[in-house]
Amino acid sequence: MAIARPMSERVERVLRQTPVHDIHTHLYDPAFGSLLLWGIDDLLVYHYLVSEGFRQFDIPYDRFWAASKTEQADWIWRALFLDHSPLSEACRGVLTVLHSLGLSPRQSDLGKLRKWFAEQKPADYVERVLKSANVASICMTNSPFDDEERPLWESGFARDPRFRAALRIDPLLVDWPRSAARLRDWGYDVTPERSQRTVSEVRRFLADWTRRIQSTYCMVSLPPGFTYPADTDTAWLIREAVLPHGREHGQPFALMLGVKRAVNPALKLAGDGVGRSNLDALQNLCAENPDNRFLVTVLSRESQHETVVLARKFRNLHPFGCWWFTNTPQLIEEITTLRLELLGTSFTPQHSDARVLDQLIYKWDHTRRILARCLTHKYTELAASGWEILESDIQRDVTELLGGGFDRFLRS
Ligand code: HDL
Ligand code: ZN
Repeated sequence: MAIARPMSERVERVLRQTPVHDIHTHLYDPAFGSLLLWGIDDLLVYHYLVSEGFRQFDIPYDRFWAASKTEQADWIWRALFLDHSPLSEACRGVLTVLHSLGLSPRQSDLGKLRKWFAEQKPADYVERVLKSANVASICMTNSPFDDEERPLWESGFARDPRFRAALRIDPLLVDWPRSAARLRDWGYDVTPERSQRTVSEVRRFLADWTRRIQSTYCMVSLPPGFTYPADTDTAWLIREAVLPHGREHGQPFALMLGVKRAVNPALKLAGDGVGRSNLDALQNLCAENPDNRFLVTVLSRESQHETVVLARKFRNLHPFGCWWFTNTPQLIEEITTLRLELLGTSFTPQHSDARVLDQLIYKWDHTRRILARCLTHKYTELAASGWEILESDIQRDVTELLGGGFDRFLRS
């Protein structure tokens, strides 16, 4: 008589063995060269750790930003790992990465770690990280408004199919007058005024870039004050250009709601904050546009329940990820359980938002562990209600949660 393995072991094994499709990152195809960040110094100067570091050291902002990456990393390592226990999720993440690579940080000073990373061949290291994290594909964040990235797309390059593209259009929607000038420079006959000519040229811009990068979806992050409908350039461009583009090109529109940009500008990329979004805007978008598909991730913990209830009302709304300040074990568990209990498996629990390649290792190790706890809990409850959980059930559900559901939503 075979002894039944504990549910937790069954779930952990399937989660560990099932590759994940990471649907939002800031990583780049290796063809982008130095834009793809990796290694101990990039791990340590990750903006999450920069903001945590400034809470411990009294280095003037300007002095920090004038320093080399190595010096910045030294300060962060000293402040957050040696002088204090690395208890935060971002600190723990660095240690998870080093541990999985067989590097013992306590015994290794940064010099030894830097030497090890310097010995890694970039192409081999990409394979090692993707294999270690069991990541099958990642979606990049690709902005035509990024002066470093744009020329590479315009000149063209041999793509790694595992690095999928996503068209990021924040400047177009949140800074239209300045973006109108840039579109004109790029040969699009637009003016800041709201006209049909401008609408058709903005749609040509979106179509050109969708084709150029073979975009998976179109995405924007919006501040807490975003409202829809509204007499704003943002609402006008969404209604007149982005949504018709989505219907014409089969492009879901990903909304990332609730970011307050530059709450502390002196922290640069680390200076953004969070605010509660008015989700009536999302409700109106979904209700008025049944032929558009919307992906959504919301930054404030307080908005999660309302977002999930909206997803119950609109099948064209697919919640995803525990974004940024909600990407902590406690909130991932809370939000994932909330979603499972109200949506079943019709959502995508996580994206890594990785900015540094090696982060994939920790972001997915930590998330898989929490997902295992959430699923084990729910399966155990089902078993207690007399529903036998088959291995094939667990595999089907995990495959859906780790990107299968997202891909189906893309094609729906
Ligand atoms: O707007 C976004 O895509 C955010 O993810 C920001 O890039 C943010 O800086 C970040 O990296 N969060 O994890
Ligand atoms: Zn992001």
